[in-house]
Amino acid sequence: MPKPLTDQEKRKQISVRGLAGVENVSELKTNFNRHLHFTLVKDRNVATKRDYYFALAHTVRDHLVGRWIRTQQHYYETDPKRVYYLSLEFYMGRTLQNTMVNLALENACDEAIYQLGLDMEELQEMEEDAGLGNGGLGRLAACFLDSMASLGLAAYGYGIRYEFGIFNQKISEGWQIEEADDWLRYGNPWEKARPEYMRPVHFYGRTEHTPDGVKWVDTQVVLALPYDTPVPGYRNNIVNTMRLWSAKAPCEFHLKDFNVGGYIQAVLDKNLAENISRVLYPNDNFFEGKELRLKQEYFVVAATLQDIIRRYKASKFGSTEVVRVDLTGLPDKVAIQLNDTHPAMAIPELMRILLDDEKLPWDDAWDICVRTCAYTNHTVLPEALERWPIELFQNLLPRHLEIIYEINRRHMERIAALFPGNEDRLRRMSLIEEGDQKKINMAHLCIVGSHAVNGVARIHSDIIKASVFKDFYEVDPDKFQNKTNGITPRRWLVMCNPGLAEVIAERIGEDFIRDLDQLKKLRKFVDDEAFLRDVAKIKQENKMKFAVHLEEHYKVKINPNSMFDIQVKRIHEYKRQILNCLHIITLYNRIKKEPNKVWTPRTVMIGGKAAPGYHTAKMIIRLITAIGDIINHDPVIGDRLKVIFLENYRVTLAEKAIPAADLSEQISTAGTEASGTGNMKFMLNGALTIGTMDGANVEMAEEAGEDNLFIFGMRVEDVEAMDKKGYNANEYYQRLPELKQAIDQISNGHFSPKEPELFKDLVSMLMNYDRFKVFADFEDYIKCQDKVSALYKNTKEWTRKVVMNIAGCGKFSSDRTISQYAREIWGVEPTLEGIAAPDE
Ligand code: D6G
Repeated sequence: MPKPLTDQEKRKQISVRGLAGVENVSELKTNFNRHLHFTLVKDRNVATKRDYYFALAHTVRDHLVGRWIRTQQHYYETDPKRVYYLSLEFYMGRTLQNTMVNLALENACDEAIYQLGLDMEELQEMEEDAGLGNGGLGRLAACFLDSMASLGLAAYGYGIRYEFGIFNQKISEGWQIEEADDWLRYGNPWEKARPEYMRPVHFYGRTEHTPDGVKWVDTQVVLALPYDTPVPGYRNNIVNTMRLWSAKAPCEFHLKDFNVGGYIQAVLDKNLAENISRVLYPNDNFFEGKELRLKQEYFVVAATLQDIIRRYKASKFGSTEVVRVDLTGLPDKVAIQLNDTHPAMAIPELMRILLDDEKLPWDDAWDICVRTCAYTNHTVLPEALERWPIELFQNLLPRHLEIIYEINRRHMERIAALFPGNEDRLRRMSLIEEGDQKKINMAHLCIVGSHAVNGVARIHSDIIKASVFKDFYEVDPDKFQNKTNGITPRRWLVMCNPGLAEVIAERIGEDFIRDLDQLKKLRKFVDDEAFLRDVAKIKQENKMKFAVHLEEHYKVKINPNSMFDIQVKRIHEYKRQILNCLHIITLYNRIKKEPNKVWTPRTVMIGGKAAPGYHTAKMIIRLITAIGDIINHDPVIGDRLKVIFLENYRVTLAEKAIPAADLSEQISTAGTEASGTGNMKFMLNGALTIGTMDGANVEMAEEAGEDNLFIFGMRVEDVEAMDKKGYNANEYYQRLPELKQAIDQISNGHFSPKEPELFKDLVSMLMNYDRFKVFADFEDYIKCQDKVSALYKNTKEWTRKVVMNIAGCGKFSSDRTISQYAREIWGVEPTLEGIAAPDE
């Protein structure tokens, strides 16, 4: 068999078709050597692989600098409406290759590195992931930054520069172990500290109501130090900014409280203030309610709003000269998008500035606030909704609590006038929840304080209107919108799957990279044998490459001719990794029963992190590893079924796994997964989806044709009907012998012979209080998986469906999503034009 092309060889082919420039090779080499010498202070005798990575990173970064300064200057000169994307998470992954792709430098850098006798892929592996996110919500923010820059929007991402991102997951004896993600240890070549833009953020203290207005006094101050990261658009010379704040204690921190040993203690106490930006909370779809998290949320908002207002008032680039004296025109020049309720404090903070600093009357301030802010809801799971106890607020942010009370008073007055005597509705719609502990409902605050509220897939936006926020929808129907999520085709196709990008470009040119709708032109190749062969061949190469990676890193041997059946996402009951496990066990039992039958071989891979405090999720990981231990060592099974837990799933592992997948598992209980974006990444990379009618799966089926996905299970209506009737797990357990056998094996220790009771609680949950109704979808899931196995034997028919899926992907570009946010929420116009290249 011929050796598969390396990515470097593939990109060289692509460059023939103009996907990457070839100029500058000798200049790149010179600059690389210059950085090795002057920046890293090394020569080739002593340089490490990491030094080489840093030398290359700096060489590439140099190409960003002129474009970055130019772009920001251009914004000051043309004064467009600015878009601010506020998010507690930006799950960026690596930056080097993405920068080379967007700047068309990849081919030239490959050549330069090759001529220097180094290995590009090895250098790339030295880069740490910027893991400042948990999952979909944070990665969406990262895809949006790429699209906003590629569409020429004057946009900024604002967040926190966590010193520790999402933990690294190790598997030890089948269990998840967390390790701290010390991603900044060797330095970050992509960021630029901007101490000149440092801002104070206040906490605690008390309010004074004076004739001169309200004063928030006796506060404790923490400084917010910004770090800027460039965000290049795709080949348009635009470079936007992601500004992340780091907490710094002021020099005089606690020095006033001098007592015995006070000075040393005060310096040591600086850590306390700086803890604000220490670590990302590792919860996905779960609200923990810790004070430090509330501090993080206010910290990013308070620093960001000061920056927004400073920029709004300033006139010329690099000058502090004020052109606008008041904030009345703010909504015409500023759009603030809240990524979930995490930055919800932007609403009372903007009100505080307008009322207390700018001295505007309430109605004017409120009008400015509502017209500036918009809110994206990301989930309907009740345990994920932020509801902060009043006492926390009273203590930490007393002025904001007063403002929230006043927002609520006026809001209640309006509702009472609309629905006289309807006490129950007032209670349901209040921003303040009564009870043992009074709480602020942050989603309600966001809905009331924004001019637009959106869900992230059509089905999710419909659910919001019909259930969780129904009362609000009835009073303000025009506020509610849908913005189906998307992914950037730069990272999730061109960068991670250059082979597929190439065979597509051969047929339809390369415009699809900035206009993904053009993929629909591939429909006419659905019967083109040569194209089908090319697509299948690339998939096979990707699978072989991933198999080699797994063998190198995890010492596991897998059959590259088996179907790669992959479920990668956070571990969560609602995502139903357990349903996948039950299918694996069913296959295992069938092969054991009829070992001489011909079976479609499968390698099932499951990966994802469990929140450290989420016990059931950790048990699910243990179940997967236990099943793998038994199945993978059973000689009767052989290489017809393998179960692999993909350790430490993160952006970089997604980029390797997804291009190698044949089958994508998207099997949440209908009505629980707001959108999903992993589902779109698999679709774009030529995997077929087995999934429920949930989240964006619904729209994927619409775009590709329902026959081209494997859809199974209850619809939202069925789940609702079952909730009314009552779900009885035992009924399915008794009726379905394969389900009974699998559950019995889990509970009698078949997969945990040393600890037969290990999964007792998990089984008890499934039988007695499973909120996500795993058993109810078992039968249909297994039948659907049988169809998957049957079709997989017919490579041509399988690949035809793959092509129909890729051709139907256009809608799922984050460029489409961002264009809709731009026009329908922010009031700005996207453009593919870009600006002139700077002289370099
Ligand atoms: C980025 C790029 C740099 C610019 C700086 C401040 O670091 O060229 O001067 O942002 O921009 P504003 O915050 O004033 O927009």
